[in-house]
Amino acid sequence: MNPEDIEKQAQEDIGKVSNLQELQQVKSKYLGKKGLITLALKEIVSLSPEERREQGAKLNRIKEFVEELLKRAEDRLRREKVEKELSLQWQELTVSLPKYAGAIHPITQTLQRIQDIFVGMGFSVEEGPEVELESYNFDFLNIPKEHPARDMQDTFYVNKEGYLLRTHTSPVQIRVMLSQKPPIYMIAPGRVYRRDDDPTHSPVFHQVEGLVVDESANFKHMKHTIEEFLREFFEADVPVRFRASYFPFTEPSAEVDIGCLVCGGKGCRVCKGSGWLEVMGCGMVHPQVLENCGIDSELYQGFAFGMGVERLCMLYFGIDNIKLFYENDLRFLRQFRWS
Ligand code: 2NL
Repeated sequence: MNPEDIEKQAQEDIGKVSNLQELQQVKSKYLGKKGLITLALKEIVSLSPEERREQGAKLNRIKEFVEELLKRAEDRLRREKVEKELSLQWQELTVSLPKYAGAIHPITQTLQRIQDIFVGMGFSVEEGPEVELESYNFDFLNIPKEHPARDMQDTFYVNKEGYLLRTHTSPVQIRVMLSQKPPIYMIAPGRVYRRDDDPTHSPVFHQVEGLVVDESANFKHMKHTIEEFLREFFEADVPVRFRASYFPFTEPSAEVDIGCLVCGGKGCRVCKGSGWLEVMGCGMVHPQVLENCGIDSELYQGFAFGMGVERLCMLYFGIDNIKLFYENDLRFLRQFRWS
């Protein structure tokens, strides 16, 4: 066969190929060990030097051309194969689409909103372990050895002397004061554990505590910080009042109430007729607590506050039963999809 006929025939054969197997056959017909082009190239040794050069150049050009055609055909066939496979899988994918979109858990949404507000005021967010040293959870905070909170009835102790499941997030603040120099402006969100289980208490719940330690931090700064936080959180100009209270780790201490969101202060079932709802506790950090953490209480003052996330979440969304947060009933959770 002369080179021109080989070229024409190859072009025709490649054009007719409809799958990769056929392509392989056409490839060996022309370029294999006994392929038409391979044999033609071998035969040129019998020609005169001049004819050999001419015929050789022609055959090599045809060889390159055929290789290029084969490569293009292979690319096209591979692409068609993948597209065909994908078009078959497509229907199966749509069949398994979920019927309902998920929602972020209301407690997580509340934690995120609280953090956003304090980050906006310049506070950092700090975390610590849930299995804590008993000393960080109680001793450093001025909580006496015989305090009822330390009782086995109230606290989960673990099988290792000196360790427990933290009962509040205060040990995170202790860790920060022990490892960082003032000024400190921080919050500690997280899971905490207490041994009660009744309609208003869960053995696992969430807290956010805040701590400021600075040269001139005072009660007025604390009051303003908390008032601004509560108005941002409840998205309303709610009345706020501070009531004298007691905590071993703060002096003076206060509990913080807001005007009842349900009755507007008139008195109802939710506020038990008082017109006020307790939402958090706070106080000036006890000088002994600062000293326990190596901070000079003559140079620095601090204020701290703590809030229960479940309680704030229930008040914000109007939820009346704390158990709903842990039952994972989709009819409840679906209501918290946000747009
Ligand atoms: C509440 C009351 C409060 C604190 C937490 C605190 C932490 C350190 C030092 C001093 Cl390291 N105080 N935390 C202070 C006052 C109140 O929480 O009712 N929480 C739900």
